[in-house]
Amino acid sequence: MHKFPKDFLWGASTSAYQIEGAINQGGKVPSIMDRFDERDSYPKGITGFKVASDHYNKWREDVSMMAEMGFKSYRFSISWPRIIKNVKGDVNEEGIKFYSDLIDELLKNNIQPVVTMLHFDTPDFIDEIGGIDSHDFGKLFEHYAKVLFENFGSRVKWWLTINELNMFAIAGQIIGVISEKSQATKWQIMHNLNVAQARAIRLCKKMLPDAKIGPAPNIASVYPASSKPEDYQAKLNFDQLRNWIFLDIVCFGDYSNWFKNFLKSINQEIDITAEEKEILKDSKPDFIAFNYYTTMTVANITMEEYLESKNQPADQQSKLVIPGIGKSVKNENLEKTQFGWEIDPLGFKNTLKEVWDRYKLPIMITENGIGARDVLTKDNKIHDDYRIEYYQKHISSMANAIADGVEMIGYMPWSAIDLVSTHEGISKRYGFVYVNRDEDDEKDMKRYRKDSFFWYKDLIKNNGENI
Ligand code: BGP
Repeated sequence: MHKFPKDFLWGASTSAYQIEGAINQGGKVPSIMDRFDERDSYPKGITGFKVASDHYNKWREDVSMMAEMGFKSYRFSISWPRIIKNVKGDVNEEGIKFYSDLIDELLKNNIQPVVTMLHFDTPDFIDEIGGIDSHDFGKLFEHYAKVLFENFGSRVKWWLTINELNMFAIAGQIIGVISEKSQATKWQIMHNLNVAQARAIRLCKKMLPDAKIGPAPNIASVYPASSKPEDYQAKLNFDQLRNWIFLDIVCFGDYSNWFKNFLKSINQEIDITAEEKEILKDSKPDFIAFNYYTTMTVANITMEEYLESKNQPADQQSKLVIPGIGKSVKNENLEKTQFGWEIDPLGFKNTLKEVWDRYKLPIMITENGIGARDVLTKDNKIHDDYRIEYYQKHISSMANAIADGVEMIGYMPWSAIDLVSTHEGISKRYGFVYVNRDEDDEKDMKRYRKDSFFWYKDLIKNNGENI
């Protein structure tokens, strides 16, 4: 029988800009995601984030559905531009009240809030200090963190710093998180985010000694495309550039020699101040959270292939190319979702084991799930058996990782209810709850329970033992 810990945090995830909507309500100031759909790079014919799932106005109903499923935890992000009004750091009390009420409602329903401090939606006012390109970015983030800890610290035990910090660096343009004005290299941006993250961790330890805080990157085991030594080398290098450099810095407090040499070889060394070195050394996380969707398969790449691939669209999971390092290729052994993401449950177990072996810190899964074109039937049902199958296999795999000795805190797949995908609209649905709207028609936003809702409810009731 599979055994999950007694107090295992079963739940699900969302992020503020993808679910809340209400971008001009409640004193919120503009964020980089508000206008993402107006950029040339945003795909045509799909909705942006202005209304999303209207969670800002329907949050009580949404929480009641989470409670009905028996959630033990709910991972959501706080929108920085809802909390802080300007570069001086003035606080928006309406924003504080919104999240304060949400947290109270969750606790009332015995749901532990798991709070992501930043999930892609940086406020526009950061441009006044030079945006993420600037060393001062971390100072603004630390001030915001202080406001969060002061206002919510007595009620929130679980904190996550920056969602998918590695995707800012690797797929930043695709997911819209990097300003068009940005001039810095992706590695400098990564470093500035690392410092911001370290500042938040350090402050959390000081202000909230009983809280737990961790990073939340997107991590995936990497396979070589063949047994050619060159492909294996590409695999090792991708392991570094996609996964380990982002966890090594927060867990070990320094960049590896391999990474420093890599940056030297491409003339993109990071500018690190003496103060930043100290901050990075002094900020160990309590646990590792990560998002897992699928694994990655990579091959060696020639310069000609790199030049040819330059204009290909890529995203968090597919078609990544890193010059001099390798390119991701199709894995012929895996099935794909309707949106082309490979499905690899066994890879989930192996990824968990790799992360555990390398860092020996308890693990929380903060995203995992399948994006699909769900269909609402005439009698208002959603028969998402493919989602149930996806979860069934991934949760079994997680149970096997636990049986192999991996210490786990919780599982919060993506997503609690339907929301707008990073760059593929509302038609790419992930939720246990269907939100009745489509790309160009906001309809009535009514919530409907999918088949997976009932399946997950039963699983939680049995603490995963019936998997
Ligand atoms: C992760 C993000 C989420 C979410 C998820 C699904 O990278 O943290 O915000 O969107 O991927 O991705 P997508 O919406 O592109 O399908």
